[in-house]
Amino acid sequence: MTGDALAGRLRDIVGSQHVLTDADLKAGYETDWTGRFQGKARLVVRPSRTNEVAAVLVACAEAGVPVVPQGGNTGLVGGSVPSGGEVVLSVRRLDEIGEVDAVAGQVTAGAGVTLATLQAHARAARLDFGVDIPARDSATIGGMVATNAGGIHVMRFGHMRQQVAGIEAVLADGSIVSRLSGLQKDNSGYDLAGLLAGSEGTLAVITKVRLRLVPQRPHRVVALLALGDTAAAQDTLTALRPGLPSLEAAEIFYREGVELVCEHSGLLPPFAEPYPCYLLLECAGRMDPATELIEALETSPPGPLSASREGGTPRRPADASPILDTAVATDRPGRERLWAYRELHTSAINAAGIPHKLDVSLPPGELAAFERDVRALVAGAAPGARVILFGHLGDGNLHVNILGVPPEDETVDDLVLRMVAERGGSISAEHGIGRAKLRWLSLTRSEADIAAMRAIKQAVDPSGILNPGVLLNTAMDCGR
Ligand code: 2HG
Ligand code: ZN
Repeated sequence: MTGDALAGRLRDIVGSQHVLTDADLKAGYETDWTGRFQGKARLVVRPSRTNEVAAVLVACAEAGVPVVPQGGNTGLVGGSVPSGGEVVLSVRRLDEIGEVDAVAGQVTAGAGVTLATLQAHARAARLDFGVDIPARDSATIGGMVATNAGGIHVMRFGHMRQQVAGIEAVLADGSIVSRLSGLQKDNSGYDLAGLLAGSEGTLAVITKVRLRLVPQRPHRVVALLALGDTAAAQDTLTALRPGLPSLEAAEIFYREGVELVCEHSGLLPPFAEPYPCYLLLECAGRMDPATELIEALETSPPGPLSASREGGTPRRPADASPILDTAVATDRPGRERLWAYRELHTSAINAAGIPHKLDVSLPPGELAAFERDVRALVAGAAPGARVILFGHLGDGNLHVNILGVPPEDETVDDLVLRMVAERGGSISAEHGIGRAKLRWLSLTRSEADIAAMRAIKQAVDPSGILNPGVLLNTAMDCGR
């Protein structure tokens, strides 16, 4: 089938206005958020129903044309943009959302529903959704399940896979697998929903998801703590956690990130003087958690001395609090202001250049030393590069962003990911492997793991038309 014949067939399926071949119209689907990954799509097709997705996949399979499924295109590892010549299948028009099932505490959402829409829908029914990410206005549910997105509330509610009670998806041959009843107990075979969560569009196109909802927590308090270093932040969190059942976010960032955010957004700095490290805590509940948080901050034991871990001289008296300054907000504008220092990191970094993004997790005991050593490692390998670190301290997840290194030069990526693997971490905490980390998969997944993954891929997509070059690449993912 020629390119034009495929376009014609797809027009018959979805309507001609939903097959984009014009360069200007395709452009928004061809570059990822960072600007680092891009490629020309043969065309973009935008089905609005599951049976259209199935017909599109059959047509592409018959034409032998690979398909890149795409949601809100907020991914950060090049997993939802073409590398050249693929059909981009945008699920954004699959945006139906069902009534909230208050008895089950669940809702069925189309893959193209944005997280913000889902949150508003759940809140109107006095429930909420357990996962939240800064890209909530654009990120779609299908993409979030496909990448098993994590975000800022994982420490309380888990990541996307844990919110999924059922799934509908189209396999490469156009067959539809559908389990959307949301049964709480269903031990009747392989958990396809769990498998598709985190499969990055390589096994199926997710079309609908049955999602678990969580109780609404209308009362919130946010505290921004200034600290001397990562170890002090960890000690503080460890000391506070047992007394704070309402804690749902513990985010870490550093002086250079706050300075970049302020420069980019015009925000004033959070405190009169800058500090090396910041820990943002959010507590939420049905009752106001402000007293609980403030009491915990005043009375929690200081915890182990950070310096003692490294065998150095303690930098504070054993009974002194490591907290150097505190800002607390209970009203919405105040909370949003404190969150802005954290949430604006990604856009401030993007505004400063094309970053190398390494989303990694470490065992808790390794995190503080890693934060220090990774800065030294990058400084040695790429003098002049800027390292901006931030992330989800409660999950041991750091986002290592490096500016000032050409996009195609992967020397620092290699060094950093090897350091992560040596210290028992994961080369992808929550963003996935995509194209960005394909060549390093075997650093933290065994040969047997990769062989099993490849066997699954081969079984459900034998001609390899779904997102080739993402997550698994038979030529490159082993033997490093
Ligand atoms: C976040 O936590 C996202 O804000 C994006 O995971 C991280 O931009 C990044 O590196
Ligand atoms: Zn994150």
